[in-house]
This record gives sequence, structure tokens and C-alpha cells, in this order.
Amino acid sequence: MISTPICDILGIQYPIFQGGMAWISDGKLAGAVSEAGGLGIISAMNANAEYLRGQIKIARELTDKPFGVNIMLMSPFADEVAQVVAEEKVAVVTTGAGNPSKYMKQWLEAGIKVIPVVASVSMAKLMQRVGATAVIAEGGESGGHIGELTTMALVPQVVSAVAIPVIAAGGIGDGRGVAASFMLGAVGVQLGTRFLVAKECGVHQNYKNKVLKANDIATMTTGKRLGHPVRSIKNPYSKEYLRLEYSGISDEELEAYGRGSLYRAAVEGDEKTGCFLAGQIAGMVNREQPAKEIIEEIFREAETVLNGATKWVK
Ligand code: TUI
Repeated sequence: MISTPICDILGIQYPIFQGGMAWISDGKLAGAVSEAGGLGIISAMNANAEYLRGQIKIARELTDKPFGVNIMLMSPFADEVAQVVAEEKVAVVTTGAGNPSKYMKQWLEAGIKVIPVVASVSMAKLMQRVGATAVIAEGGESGGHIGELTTMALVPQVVSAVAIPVIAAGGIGDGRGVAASFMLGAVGVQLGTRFLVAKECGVHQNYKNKVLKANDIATMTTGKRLGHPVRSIKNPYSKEYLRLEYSGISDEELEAYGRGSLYRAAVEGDEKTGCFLAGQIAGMVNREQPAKEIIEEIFREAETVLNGATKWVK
């Protein structure tokens, strides 16, 4: 069985995190993933303290094992949910879409292990300096808000630059990706899109079906003009967004067009006006499975790959 230092540091069985996906990763999904031996992560997304407290309670009812909360730093509620995780003494906090330095003291004093998502070497070094337990190096193959570098280029450069453990994310969908991540020097992986189709994931069925039907070239990026590139599945909404980006409309009008689009996709399943965030591995995902089965299948495959790692190399 595959085990790495991050398993001992966090008290988890498998070195796999379920990414915090806005409007998708709730207490039920995170609880199921943690109970199956991975690290489940609740997304605090753009919701308030009360929502987050409710989801933490749900996860705690499902498992006694550690789980995490992801704080999206662009959220207008970032300050209040940062306070909630400290009060609730959540085991792990991951952050995304920014620099969490201003919250570090508060979290470290509460005994929380902080594992920020980084998209560059400089941010990884800064996070090490301010006390992060580990970093998640996320390549632009991911769904949602993304950086510039690919996983293949980013992970080894971050591994060489910091002494803390590195988790690889972006473009990992199965055991081959997990094995490759270990080869790049990562101690673990974070997967979002693959867990989106977990049986325990309560996202709208239309969203799951979009991921299940996606092929390798089903995603595209929008939002570069506003400085926040986002990867989503091509649909009428994302194609119109891209057109508007280059149509000369104001930033405010463009932001107004984007508002509510994740909610419309994840909660309402609106195929025309929803923004279906997903990673490039959507094309590898073709069936719904319980979280436990996903994790076990991935690590069975990773072990097989690692044992035959020299198959093609004479
Ligand atoms: O955060 C994510 N993925 C997300 S957040 C999200 S919600 C959203 N809603 C509306 C618009 C945009 C997003 C959907 N998906 N992934 C983690 C991630 N963090 N990827 C890249 C980064 C990142 C980028 C820059 C982390 C740090 C960073 O630092 C820049 C700086 O200097 O502050």
C-alpha cells in the first residue's frame, strides 16, 4: 500500500486530497472522502460563516477522521470564514486564488495545518516562510481559477525550491497521474474533477453528465482579460463570455455577465447560462463511483504503474 510522509503528517490513509470545488465540495462529499481514507475538503467558496459551520457539522457527523476547508481568498466572506475555521479548529485549511499570509497567525495559533494552493515558485517560497505545513502546486490543467504553468513544469520546480512537502494538482485523474506526480517529487495529489462524479457528490446531475460526456478537448479558458483565467467546459455560456471579453464591453459589464454562473451550473444544472468548471482530465472520467471506490481504484493503478515503472525503459 502506498503511503508517504503527508499521510503521517495529516493522519490520513491515502496521500490524496479532494479539491475544494465551489458550490460542489460540501460536508457530505468531504466527509465521504475522509471516511474513505483521503483528505476530504469542504469549499467555503462565496458563502458565509453560517453556511460553513453547517457543512463542518455535516462532515463531523460522517467521519471522525481529519478533513479540511478550502478558503477562496477572492471571496467577500474570506475574513469571516477564516475566523470560523480557527474557532472550529478544523484539521487542515487549504487556500486558493491568492496570498493567505494575513490569516496565518490566527490559523497557526489554532493548531491548524495550512496548505495553500500555489501557482508559482515565488508563492511556494513565501508560503514556506510564513509557516505552511505543505503546498499544493496546481497546474493550469485544473478546472476553475488557474495559474499560467502546467503541472509538469510547476511541480518539479516547486519541489526543488522548498523543503516542505508538495502536493501535485491539475491534470491528475487516475493512478497514472498519481504515479507521475510521485516521479516529479510530490508526496501526494489533489483531484477535483474525478471527485465531482463521486456518488456522494451532490452537484446537479446535469453537471455530472457534462463531465461524464466530456472528451479531451471539452474545456476552454476564459477570464484572462480580468486577470482571473478560469477553465470550464465549453458551452453557450463560456463561448459567449469569450466573445464578450474581446467585444469592448467594460469590466463591470463582463463581471455582471459572470455573476451567479457557478451557482446556475452546480445547483440549477442550467446548461445554457451556467459555468461548468472542470479540469482537462474530464475526458478520462466516464462513470459515477462511490468516493471509496475512486480512491482504491486510483491507488491500485498507481501501485501497478510504479511497480512496472521501467516497462518501456531499456
Ligand atoms: O482557487 C482555485 N480554483 C478556483 S476558485 C473558484 S471560485 C471563482 N469564482 C469566480 C471567479 C474565479 C474563481 C473556482 N476555482 N484554485 C487554486 C488556485 N490558486 N489556482 C491558482 C491559484 C493561485 C493563483 C495566484 C494561488 C495564488 C496566487 O497568488 C497570486 C498572488 O500573488 O496573490
